[in-house]
Amino acid sequence: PKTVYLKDYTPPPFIVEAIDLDIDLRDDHARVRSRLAIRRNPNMRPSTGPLVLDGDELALESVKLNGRPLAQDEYRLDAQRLIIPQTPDALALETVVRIHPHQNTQLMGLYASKDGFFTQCEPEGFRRITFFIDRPDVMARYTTTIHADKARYPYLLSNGNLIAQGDEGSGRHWARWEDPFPKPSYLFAMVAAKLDRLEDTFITRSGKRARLQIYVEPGKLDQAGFAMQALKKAMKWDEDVFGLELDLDQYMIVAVGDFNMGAMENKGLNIFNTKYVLARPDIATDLDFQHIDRVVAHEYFHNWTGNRVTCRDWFQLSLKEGLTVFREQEFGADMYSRPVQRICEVRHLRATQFPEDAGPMAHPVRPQSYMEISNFYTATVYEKGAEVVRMIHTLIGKENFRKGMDLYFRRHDGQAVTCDDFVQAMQDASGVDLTQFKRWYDQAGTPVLDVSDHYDPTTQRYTLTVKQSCPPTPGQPEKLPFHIPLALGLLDRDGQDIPLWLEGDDAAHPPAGDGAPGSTTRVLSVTQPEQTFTFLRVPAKPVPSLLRGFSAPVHVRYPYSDQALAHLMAHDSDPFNRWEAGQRMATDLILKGIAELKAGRDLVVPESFVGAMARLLKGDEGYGPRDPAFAAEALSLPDENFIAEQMEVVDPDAIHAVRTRLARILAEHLRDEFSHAYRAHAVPGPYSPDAASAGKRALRNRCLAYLAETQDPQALRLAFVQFETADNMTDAMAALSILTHFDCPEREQALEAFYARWKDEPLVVDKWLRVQATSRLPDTLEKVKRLTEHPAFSIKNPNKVYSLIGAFSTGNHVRFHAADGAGYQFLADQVIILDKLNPQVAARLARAFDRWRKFDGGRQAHARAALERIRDTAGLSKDVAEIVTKALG
Ligand code: BAL
Ligand code: ZN
Repeated sequence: PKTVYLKDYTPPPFIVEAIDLDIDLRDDHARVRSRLAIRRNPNMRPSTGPLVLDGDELALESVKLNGRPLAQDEYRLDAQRLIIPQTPDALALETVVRIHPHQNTQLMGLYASKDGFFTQCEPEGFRRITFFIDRPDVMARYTTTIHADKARYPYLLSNGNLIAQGDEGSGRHWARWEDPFPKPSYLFAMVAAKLDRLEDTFITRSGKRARLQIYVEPGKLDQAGFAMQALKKAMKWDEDVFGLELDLDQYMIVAVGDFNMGAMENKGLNIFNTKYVLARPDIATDLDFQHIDRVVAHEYFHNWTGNRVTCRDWFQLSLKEGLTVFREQEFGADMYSRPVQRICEVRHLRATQFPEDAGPMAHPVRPQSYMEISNFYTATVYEKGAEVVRMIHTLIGKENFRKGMDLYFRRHDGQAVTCDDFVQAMQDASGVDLTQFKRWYDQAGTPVLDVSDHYDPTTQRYTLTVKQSCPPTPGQPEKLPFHIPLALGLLDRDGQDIPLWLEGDDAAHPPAGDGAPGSTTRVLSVTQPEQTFTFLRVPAKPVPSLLRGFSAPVHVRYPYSDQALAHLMAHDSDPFNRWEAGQRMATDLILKGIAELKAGRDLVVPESFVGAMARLLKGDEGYGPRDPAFAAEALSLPDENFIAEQMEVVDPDAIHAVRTRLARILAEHLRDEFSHAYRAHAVPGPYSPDAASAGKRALRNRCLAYLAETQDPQALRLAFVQFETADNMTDAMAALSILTHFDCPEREQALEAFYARWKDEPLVVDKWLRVQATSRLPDTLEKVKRLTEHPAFSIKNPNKVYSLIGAFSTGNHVRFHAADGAGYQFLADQVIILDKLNPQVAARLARAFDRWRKFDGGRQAHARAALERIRDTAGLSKDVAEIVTKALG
């Protein structure tokens, strides 16, 4: 496949000012007529080049220029383009094409699903609907007319406002929509479907009444209420925090079960995966509710960060995604527990983005090249991109950040811009120089901070030496130093924070970000390869609490003793670092245990660790906040994937054995405490997904999971009783997923009962597939293979694929990486089958091979053979080709 480079960007030679689309939906095809008002880009004069329009799988029926049909020798057509060599500077171009939505298994462009027709255009789907200059810096005004059978597709929707509608005989009807805002083609959407509608209103802060509508599959209105509340919360929050108001009279969300991504922010007509809309206590877990809150907010926030100000080109994707994820994170922190949200975000970043940054697909937040842009909707662009925005927030401070956002919109509203434009607004609004900081956008890899310290009791000076480095990544062997905000505190021996006075502090000009002289958390700007920071008036050798709140997406190496970690776990005023200290302890313990195992010795768990866990469970003073949600996180052992990343050569069997052994030892030592906490955190009354109740359930279910680790039949019985009696999906699912790890009679009984009860709820069936795919039992792969034949599974449905094949290959470390290579062979088979149907989803699955070089020779050989087999498959998509060639490269 051809590589596209950022350095080759040039503005479009032509721009489209308006598009009038007419989409006629028929049983076996759709006919799309488009009238484009085009002119040469005035900024590109003199320009004489041809007019080139993108098109993919379009059957061209006719083309007219300024009303005159073009003869065949007046244009050229190839598989991806319509080229018109001779055009005036301003023209009207009319094309008519035929497309086949029912055969569109890629789910890009216009496609058919169970209840009707839906679209997905980001990043390059619009060219699968009509010929267009399909790039985000071409922004046009859209008028869209849809025709369809009235009984089968009663709702005809598109972006903007409904301006006309009517019947047209033979049981058909039509509707015309007009979007007042010029937009890039990736934000186009239309729906023609039979759906149920939930309606509400929101009065914006300037007093405008906005109509809110959520469309769902018929019969599912009782599952749409939570998403509507989420939307209203998000609207209010964006007004309060960023002063941003809805700019439309009508805002629609449509849920569809066949969808590649989570959701899509099309202007005024969001299209969502049902997973992020539908919820009811008996079918959705606490986490599902939380995800709905966040995804609804995310898509709503895009209306400003993405839609009003969009990306100049796809290399700038993080301009909208990193910023919108950051906004979504802040919304989550305000709606739920801020520390627990942060812990979950960092856990996710480390599980997905850190390995990506260390593997063959490593790329900067602003990639410099791609073969297939769909492959770059990554954890780096999204989650690391959000960390980059968060670092700006930390460095310039909250108030300056808000000023920066205001300036960004004042300068760029209605434009397609770059990440540099965003940083410039932040710099100009704050007066903080972000020149060096911008390297975060262009250098890949996770930086490492090696920290050492020295305390001099005679002068009471405490010196920290910070060395930064960044490993090489593909195409970037050497890195320049980053500008890293290192938030830290120092704890005295009682666990109290010490006021921080830095040598060189300038009281008259305190830093713009968090932490003025004398405060107990300071943000150090690490900008050099090696730098020292000296703290004054430190009465005794402190314990440093480094990278508070995870102030930068880096690895910190500091030789903590077990006592120091226990001290931080008990006393750190920064809850994130209290959690982090426990994770460090557990990780060290497991890594040591792996070495012991290889030497034939059993794991030794120090009393300090068991004691710390016991105090967490009891909510002892110092181990607070007495927040069950926090305790649940702190009691969770690091994931197997995470431990793997800490090893030179990954040994999945040893990781699994030692981690499981540690859980069992803890369970046996603390059986009474777990039992007690399980009983003490029962949540009375009717189910509510609020943060406090969800936190109690999380802790309780964590306790249940530990109790099951003892493999005491009574504990498994307890899980089964919870499964049978739960009045909500959170508790039922927690019990079921515990049972699936053990070869006990309750396991099959529960799985059967669950399927029998929920086989008609697709999102619940996804859960059923996922728990089986992530079971630690040795025959899991065989079960997964059988499930691919089960009526519950469909390879055409992305949610099913992610739940079964995706969950097995990314969420079942020990079974996917089996030494005999069977997991790799299975994944290769599935990628090859899926590539013919949906290359985007196939490519996402193939990413599970990314870390293959970290394993032993035997596993590497199996992985290489699997990757080569995919690579050598005839007719491979460029999506999958990019992933496997980079993995093998
Ligand atoms: N723009 C694609 C889906 C999302 O990030 O919101
Ligand atoms: Zn987004």
